[in-house]
Amino acid sequence: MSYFTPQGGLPAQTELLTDRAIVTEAYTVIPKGVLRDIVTSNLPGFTDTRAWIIARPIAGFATTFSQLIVEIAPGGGAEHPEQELGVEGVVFVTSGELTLTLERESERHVLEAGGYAYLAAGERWSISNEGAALTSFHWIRKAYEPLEGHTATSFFTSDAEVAPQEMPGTNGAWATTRFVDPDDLAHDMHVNIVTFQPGGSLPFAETHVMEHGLFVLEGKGVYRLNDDWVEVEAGDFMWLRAFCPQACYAGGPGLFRYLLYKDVNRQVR
Ligand code: UGY
Ligand code: MN
Repeated sequence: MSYFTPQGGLPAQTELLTDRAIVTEAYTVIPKGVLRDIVTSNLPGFTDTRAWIIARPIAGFATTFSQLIVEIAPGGGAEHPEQELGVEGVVFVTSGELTLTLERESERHVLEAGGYAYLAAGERWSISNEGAALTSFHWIRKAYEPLEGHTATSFFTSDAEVAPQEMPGTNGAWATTRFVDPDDLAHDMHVNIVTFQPGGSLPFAETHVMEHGLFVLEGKGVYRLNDDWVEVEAGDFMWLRAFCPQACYAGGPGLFRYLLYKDVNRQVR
């Protein structure tokens, strides 16, 4: 599997400004071309690290999550990356090697490209790059909504360890890699990987209360977002507000894959 990782830098002065960024009331598209040096943030508590913050709760948009692409140089990291006790997170590594340690355990978890960690709210964990190259990963954060009688626990897995499940009636053209059991009410967010074979489609305009963050890991496709059809490719990020109609076709010649955030399993207040 390959996973798009931003390379930073700046476009040459001779290049045309051909970017495809879109911001509407129903959705935002942040194309890979804007993942440049000049739009990075430093993160408090981290060393030798920079981040692209591609989604965060914004007043009026009522968003439920934040999503960061984080890049850590060798030797860098953070003792307490998550400073908010009530916030859960998912880490998905796209390149390099990332070491993650839970404070209550001695075991160190070394994640490589495709590695996945769920960090429960209240868990104390640290992160470091002990490899020789830059490491890059997505960090998706949500204020956890507890549910009596259910406990979400931290876990580590990877894309390679979880078999994609075919969507019913699609003959495998559309499949979802589910990292948590959809019936497990302890979880109030899903971060899954959706895979389309060339020509596969999401064949109706889904409209649902859940928000999405949708980062294209591999391939290309055309996505229906509200009233628009938008071409997207590896490295592009789509941020869909609640009820934004959505459908897609995978363009080929290879797989079209994306990391999908979705808030689930709670009544809306
Ligand atoms: O589960 C979902 O909401 C998913 N089918 N949506 C999407 O891929 N845009
Ligand atoms: Mn959806």
